[in-house]
Amino acid sequence: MKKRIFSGAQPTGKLHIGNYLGALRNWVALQTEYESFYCIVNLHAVTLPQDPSTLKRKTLDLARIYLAAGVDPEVSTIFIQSDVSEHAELAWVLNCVARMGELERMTQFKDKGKGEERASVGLFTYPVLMASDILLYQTDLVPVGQDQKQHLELTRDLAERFNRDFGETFVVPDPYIPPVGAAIMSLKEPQKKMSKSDENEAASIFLLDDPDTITKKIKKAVTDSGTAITFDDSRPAITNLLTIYHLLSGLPLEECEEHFAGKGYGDFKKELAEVTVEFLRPFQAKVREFDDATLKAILRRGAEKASAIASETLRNVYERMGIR
Ligand code: AQP
Repeated sequence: MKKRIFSGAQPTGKLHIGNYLGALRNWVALQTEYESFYCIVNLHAVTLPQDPSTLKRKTLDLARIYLAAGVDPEVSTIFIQSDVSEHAELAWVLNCVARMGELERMTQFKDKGKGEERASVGLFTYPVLMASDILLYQTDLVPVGQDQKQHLELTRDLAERFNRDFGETFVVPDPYIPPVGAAIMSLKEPQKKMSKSDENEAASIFLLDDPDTITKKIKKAVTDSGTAITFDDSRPAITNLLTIYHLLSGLPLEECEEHFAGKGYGDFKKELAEVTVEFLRPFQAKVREFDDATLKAILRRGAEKASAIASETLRNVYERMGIR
């Protein structure tokens, strides 16, 4: 029997190349080797305020992006989180297993909640809902970017605690964090990750940016002092741009430095912009191919398949806890 993958993205903001290189690309690469579940996590999205009609539209748009990126609905299960009510139900159970102290240590909550009294309780328990998503499918592997590593560790802890207290119930999942591309950084502040919620649009290359915008953003991306175009941790801006070049061009890592030896930042950025535009061109054409009716049918089918597994896991959890 194939091992299982679960992963997801939030239908918020605009997806950027960090989302693609850190997550989506690996979903596609792994989908045939594993039985794969790719979710649109709209319940996570509402941990921060969302406009209802925009959220609805972005939910379908995200399905479009999954498909255009190469997630194959004949191979993988694609579905919307809120269509499978077990996600919220298991999250409640896991909220009773998780400890305040361990959630208080989550850096994403500290970053997004900014210590404000007004931060939602949902934002605080976001990682528990994520654990529920993953554990419902008895997932073996979770392909995510570096920013989700801490949440994955919590998921493992919750699974192990539940298994210890109530008997073997959940598979304890492993993260799959790609060796290169797990943390694509902001074009403006290379010590910060590229992020949908960054107020400065110039900091991210969005998957649906037009060629002109991409070229301008790359041209204006910050660089480091010096002139060398090499991978070097002490020069995070150039290392980030070179990583993007490596992943989008497909040129082997060790050949990238050689390729730009003796060239200036201007030439490098011009080539990076060309590679990015050409990489995104067929992707953007594909995004436009899928009509709403086709998407809805795929998502309905996905939800049915996901529900069958999720309901079995939840029934087992309830039985073990004496709830039913
Ligand atoms: N900069 C990044 N580099 C590599 N991978 C990244 N991911 C996010 N940012 C980067 C990965 O993309 C997947 C989907 O992300 P999400 O929709 O759950 O959003 P997020 O992790 O909260 O990060 P975003 O997209 O930047 O949104 P905001 O600004 O709201 O935080 C995940 O696997 C994530 O690791």
